[in-house]
Amino acid sequence: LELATLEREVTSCRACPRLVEWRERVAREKRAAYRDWEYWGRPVPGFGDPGARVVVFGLAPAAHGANRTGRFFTGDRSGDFLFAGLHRTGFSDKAVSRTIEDNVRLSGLWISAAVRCAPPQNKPTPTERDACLPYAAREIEILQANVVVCLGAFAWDAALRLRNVRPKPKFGHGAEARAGDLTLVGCYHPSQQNTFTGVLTPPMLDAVLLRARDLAGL
Ligand code: DU
Ligand code: SF4
Repeated sequence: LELATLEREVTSCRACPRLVEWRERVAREKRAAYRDWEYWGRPVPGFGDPGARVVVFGLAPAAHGANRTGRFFTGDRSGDFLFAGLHRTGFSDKAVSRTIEDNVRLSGLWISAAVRCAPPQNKPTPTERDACLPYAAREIEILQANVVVCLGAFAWDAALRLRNVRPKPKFGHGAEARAGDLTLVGCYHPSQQNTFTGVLTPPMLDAVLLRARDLAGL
């Protein structure tokens, strides 16, 4: 119920003028390959198992991924890479996530991001990050999550801000940090930039996901 309230608030948010303009423009102009799609073009809500203790925390919706489909890591290459790993490690019942109609079920896991609207160049400003973080704070509180897998340095930094951790522990793949009641686990972002170059491999992703499972006592 509280998650449903949060979802309603998130999906109607217009707090960041630059991102509202961008998410809606991308949804109007579309990418040629998706010209028959009705893009979501709105803030993307978190999703998954309401009983989750582990949160996978991304950066922001991809312009033609979550901003098109309405669900994080759904409909783009990053999502293909992530969901394959979630399936191998038992967090997802399906290995691909391409549309919200596929009824992917997560167990023990929730997926969200530091920023909920697609930003130009995948780069939210510090003001936009700070405007959106309270949604993550509430989400984590409602879920009573205690493990946050941070995909990339931006998500890591944002998660540290949730608990005002200073000095800031350094981000790295497999890095762990205490942030109050939360344990943060760093994971390189599954963007093509990392996965095509071998910076992030499937075994590296699985190791972090299994570590998160362990930390959560699953
Ligand atoms: O219809 P529902 O069971 O309330 O699920 C809504 C939504 O949450 C759907 O996208 C599946 C997802 N979900 C999940 O991934 N894992 C769960 O354990 C429960 C729901
Ligand atoms: Fe609202 Fe977050 Fe989107 Fe900004 S990024 S408009 S705070 S949902």
